Amino acid sequence: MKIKTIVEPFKIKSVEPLRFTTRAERQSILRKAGYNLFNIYAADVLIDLLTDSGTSAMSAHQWSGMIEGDEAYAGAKSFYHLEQTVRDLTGFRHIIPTHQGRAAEKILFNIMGGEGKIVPNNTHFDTTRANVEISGAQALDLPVPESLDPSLNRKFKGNMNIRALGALLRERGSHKIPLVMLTVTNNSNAGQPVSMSNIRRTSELCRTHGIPFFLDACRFAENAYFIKIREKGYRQKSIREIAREMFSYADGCTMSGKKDGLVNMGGFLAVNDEELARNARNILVVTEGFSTYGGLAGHDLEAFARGLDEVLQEEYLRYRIRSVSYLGEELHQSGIPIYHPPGGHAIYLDASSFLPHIPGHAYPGQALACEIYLAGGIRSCEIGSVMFGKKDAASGEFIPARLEMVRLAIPRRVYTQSHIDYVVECISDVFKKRKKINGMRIVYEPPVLRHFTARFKPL
Ligand code: P70
Repeated sequence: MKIKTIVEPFKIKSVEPLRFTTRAERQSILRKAGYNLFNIYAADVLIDLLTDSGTSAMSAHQWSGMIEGDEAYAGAKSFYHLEQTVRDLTGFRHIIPTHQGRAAEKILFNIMGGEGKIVPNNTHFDTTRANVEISGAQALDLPVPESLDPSLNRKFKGNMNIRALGALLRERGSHKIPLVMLTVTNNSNAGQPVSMSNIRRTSELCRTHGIPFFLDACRFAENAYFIKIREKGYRQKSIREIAREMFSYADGCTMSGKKDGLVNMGGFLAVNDEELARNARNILVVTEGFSTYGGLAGHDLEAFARGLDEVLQEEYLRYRIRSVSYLGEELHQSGIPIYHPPGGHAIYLDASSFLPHIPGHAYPGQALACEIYLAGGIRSCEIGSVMFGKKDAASGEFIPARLEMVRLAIPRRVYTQSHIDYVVECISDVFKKRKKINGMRIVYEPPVLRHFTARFKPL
């Protein structure tokens, strides 16, 4: 018998009540928040799909680790547990704990970035881009062309454009390009996976040109699972073996434990190079903390070490990837345009097709995200021109993002199938009334990462 029902590989021991609001209440909440969902009290949200970052439910084993965590300032047992876990997983020599992913990015680009340099990536996520740019370097995205078509069903739409990377490395060389990064899975490109052969080829190109190669490894386990089920030759391998092979091609990685670390806070920078590690630790002690805790408490280090082990369980990953694609399939069956195929951690609504009457400069994704909140208290996140749109420095002309999307990010082990069915019902209702939805304009924006604090008004 082939069972279709997705059985969560856990049961619930501790619950957190949700608060219901009325549409009228949500209308006033939105207005006060300047139509920015980051400005809303979490208590006013019923289903929170803003992010899968730091929102996981920890296991009983991780919670027991919170009690056992060693809070020593230097040399805590929990640090060595994390260090050994990361070494076993990645094979990298030096493990530098940080409070989250962007702290690892800040340290790395502080050392390796700088004026006149170019950092290529399959696609930078927002904080990675910001940290590259703050160092003075240029953050260059080199996604594969098929990633730009939301309707195309392909196995590895997160891949790096190898041809474009090869041309760039030949032209600019190691004196202009301090490192190449590959984000697995590719968050700005709808959470699409990167194939093992793409990782290997990116690595070979970098080696040929003597350029260090780094993974942005936030969602390495979800990526490894996709390799297992989609790439030839990996069916019989364990997730740990696949992950280990992915890391073996790189010289280091940045990691946000808030994703595949299954923790609410934590990150690290891992490198093989001795001198880079020494420089990183020198910055770490000034900005994050001593080298055996980074910005973390002992209990965070312990829960993180245990989370990195749990995330490799195949039945957990099967449930994870299946339950995300369930949401995608249900939406698709209701005629709602989504980015295909479903990503590892989220479903991305195709806001341009959902709201074809709203142009990029009127932020269709933002308008859609607000409407979904209004419909059912569901919080999502715009990943489109609010996050990645720009103004041309010379002409002031609006340059839209490559894709206008709304991300429904699924926290790990938090929601059940009925929560997801409710999301489908609400979004279907919004879809029926889509022609009445208007665009947005920005009334306030900060100089960097504007999506976090910008304010809007409906047009
Ligand atoms: C997300 C969060 C974080 C992230 C990432 C990749 C591929 C590095 C980081 C930084 C950020 C976010 C976005 C919108 C709403 C809330 C939060 N991604 N690389 O949800 O890691 O957050 O630990 O500093 O995706 O995708 P960190």
